[in-house]
Amino acid sequence: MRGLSFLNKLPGLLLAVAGGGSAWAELPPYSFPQPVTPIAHETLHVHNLFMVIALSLFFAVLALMLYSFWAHSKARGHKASSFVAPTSRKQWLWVLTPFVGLLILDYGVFGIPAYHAVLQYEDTKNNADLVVKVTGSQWLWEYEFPAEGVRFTSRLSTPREQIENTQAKNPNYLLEVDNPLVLPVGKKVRFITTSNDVIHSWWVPAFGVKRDAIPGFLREFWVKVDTAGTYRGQCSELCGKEHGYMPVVVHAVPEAEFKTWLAAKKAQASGGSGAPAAAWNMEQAMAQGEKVYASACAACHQPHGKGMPPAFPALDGSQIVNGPVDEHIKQVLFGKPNTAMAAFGASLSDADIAAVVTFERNHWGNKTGDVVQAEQVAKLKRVGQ
Ligand code: HEC
Ligand SMILES: [Cu+2]
Repeated sequence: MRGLSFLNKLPGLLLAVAGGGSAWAELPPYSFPQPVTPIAHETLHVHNLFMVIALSLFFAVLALMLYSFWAHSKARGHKASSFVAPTSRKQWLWVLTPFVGLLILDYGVFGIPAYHAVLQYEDTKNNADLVVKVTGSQWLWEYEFPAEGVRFTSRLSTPREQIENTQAKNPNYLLEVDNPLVLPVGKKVRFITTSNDVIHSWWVPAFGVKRDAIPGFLREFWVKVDTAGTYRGQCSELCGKEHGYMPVVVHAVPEAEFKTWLAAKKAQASGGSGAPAAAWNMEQAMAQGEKVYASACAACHQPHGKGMPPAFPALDGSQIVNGPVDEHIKQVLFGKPNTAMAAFGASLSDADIAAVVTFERNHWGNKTGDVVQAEQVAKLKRVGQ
């Protein structure tokens, strides 16, 4: 297999032969993304190997066929034969030889490398350095490092204005998130996926992995990134209205940098993400709340807070938003069963819920003056619905 690895460079090589450029640097833009994991290298290799064989066969058979049309045409005095089944030993040979040839080709030349690749994809058992759990939710990803007790959500960070075409689009439009997943280079990472609601699918093309995240099931795959960089992907299972808005972003960094990042996340986990050391003041809470609102709530309740009645109620002037604080917080923590209003208790930190509730209570026409703190949210969470 290794001996044929030059095939990975084939598209680039052909281009170079045609254009006189450098053959070995990068795959050309129309080709696959540059592979950065063993699985992605293997997949590309298998693809290229099969492609070369299939194309060679195609051209060989086509050439033989064209030659036969020309050499055995009626104009050259040939007469069509009228047999319907092989009648002589020689004719049987003509039938059986390609048949056996195809069997050998399928099971040997294609089957063995494909089998080897599939075994490699499924090899999640041995010597993983790290375990990451990925949970899909409508419409965000949640990452967890169970051994380290680190858990965070990763949401689309492209502003709504760009989606609605009132602002110029970022270069990584719809492929950018607030909290990217960070992985150490050169370490085997075992992933476990599942889902909170419907089937999602975690996909990063440069890693050569795509695995469905299915509610009630745990599924596995593994990744060992060999080159530091930022890799982007998307949910690739149609999962509802904002299916297109749940990208995957992975930063692969040297191990030391990864450890620093993980330690920082761990410290944050005990303090709550984005929360100030002491408590929210109005200004901080409004700023953070506006961000949370834009990424988690504005799709339904709209940036102007007027919602889209009757489907999505207005928050501007809403009785709940201007009523008792606890009821407002509970609505966000636990959602409203059997409506589109989801429970955000698991996907937003207590501090973020406090911030977004503060924002809603003091934005648009709402002027309650309340500043909500993470503790208040945590308390209601403990009491439960
Ligand atoms: C997928 C759409 C959707 C998203 C996203 C969403 N909501 Fe809602 N929200 C609803 C719907 C639908 C209702 C009405 C539920 C009902 O029938 O009582 C609602 C109701 C509410 C209410 C009560 C309003 C009232 O007057 O009845 C509040 C407060 C609220 N949402 C806050 C939020 C916050 C905060 C977020 C973001 C963290 C958010 N919502 C995200 C759909 C959504
Ligand atoms: Cu999805």
